[in-house]
Amino acid sequence: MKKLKGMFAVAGTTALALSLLAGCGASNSVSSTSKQGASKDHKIVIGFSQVGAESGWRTANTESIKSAAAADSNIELKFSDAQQKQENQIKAIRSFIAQKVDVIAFSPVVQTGFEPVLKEAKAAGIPVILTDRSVEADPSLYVTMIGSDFTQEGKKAADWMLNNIKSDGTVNIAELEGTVGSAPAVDRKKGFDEEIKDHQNYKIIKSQSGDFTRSKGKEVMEAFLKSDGKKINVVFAHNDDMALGAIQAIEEYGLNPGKDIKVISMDGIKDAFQAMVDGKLNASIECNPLLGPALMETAEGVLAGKKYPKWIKSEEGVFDQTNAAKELPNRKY
Ligand code: GZL
Repeated sequence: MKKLKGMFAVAGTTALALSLLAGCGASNSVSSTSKQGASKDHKIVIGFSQVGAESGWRTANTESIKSAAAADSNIELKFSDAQQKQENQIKAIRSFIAQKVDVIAFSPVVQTGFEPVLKEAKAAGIPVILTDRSVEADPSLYVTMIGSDFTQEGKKAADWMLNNIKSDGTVNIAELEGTVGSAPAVDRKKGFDEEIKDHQNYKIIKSQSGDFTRSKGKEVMEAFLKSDGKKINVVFAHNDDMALGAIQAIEEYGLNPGKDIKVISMDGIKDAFQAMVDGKLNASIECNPLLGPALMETAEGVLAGKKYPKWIKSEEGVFDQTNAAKELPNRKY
């Protein structure tokens, strides 16, 4: 049995050191009817419900989970793609319960509406692990959440802007928000807004969801440019895919992205690094998707009766045009 400590995965130079957060809420032991651990004739069966395939980050996250399961002979993975629909996630979780899987894991597409099905999983004695995104639900209904601090990511984006885009006049910001109601969209916005509130000359003049996709990000940015193209100084995108769509829209509008309009985004996918090298993207706040190894180790630990804090947090970096070229060859996603 592998030990749950130390590094779980390394992405480029940014170690995904899933440091167990001390003292973050009561640990949550596995329910009284603990599921069976792995043995020579019983693999651990994990049912995983994925948000969808909306972005480069999500593709990398799915790949990490599937390859980590494939590399672990103790584990059988049942994988479901919800195509960004909550009802599909709820259906998948109910199916996993009916199949009596040993562990259920999922990345909740939105924060609310999962409590009833989580209660069904608990009643069935199946432990639940959240990856990537959190839910608004009784914390006793899940063991832990393995993922990033989105509020911190929003703060990092604002800090980069405040330190690198200075003006005596007003700095007008157009914001491309993630999926409405999702933890990353809610918390990245919260962190960014909180950080700029004492800087009156930085103003968000447009804010709309691009649903984390490249196509929708381009579409929303086209509308922003049509109404306020001459006023926008900065684009703050909640993920790289929407930023890359916005960059295309800015070029088609006849301006130079990264120069005439600065662009700040999040995730740190390879295409974003290339855009920074090309001078079209100014910064990307890393949000590491390589959660597969940590999920597999946590699932095995849960079934072995280990206790966990409510949040196993990823550690991540900030990248811009000063370090993108050096880091690009190291990127694993
Ligand atoms: C963040 C993740 C977000 C990414 C997007 O952990 O939930 O969802 O930022 C993805 O690229 O669509």
